[in-house]
Amino acid sequence: MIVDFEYLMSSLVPKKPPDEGGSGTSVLTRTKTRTQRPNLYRVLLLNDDFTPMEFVIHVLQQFFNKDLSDATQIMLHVHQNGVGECGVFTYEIAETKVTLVMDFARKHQHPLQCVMEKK
Ligand code: TYC
Repeated sequence: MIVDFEYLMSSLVPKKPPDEGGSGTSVLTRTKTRTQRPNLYRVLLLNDDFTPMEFVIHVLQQFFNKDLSDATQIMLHVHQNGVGECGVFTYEIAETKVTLVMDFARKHQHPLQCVMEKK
């Protein structure tokens, strides 16, 4: 785990002021500051019997920034297993990818299905 030391120290505040003329020590207490992690969503392609393999490879390159080798592997995985992951995104990005892929498939009259699922 990477620790931001400056941040950690700034979140440690004296519980009470050091007692006057005391031992010179003070107690440090962790405040409840937590970094919010966004919910993540997998974008998946589903297999079908009609969409050409080349079209699926093109989709993976165009919309998911895969190189030819990765795109081919993912397409073959979907072809053989029925479903496969194209990427993991925050909600709005995942939703946009699904819409773009579905619109593109419809425009080319292929039945390719693209869906998202919460991780
Ligand atoms: N099964 C298709 C075929 O044989 C290829 C294909 C792969 C289709 C992946 C959709 O998500 C898919 N032409």
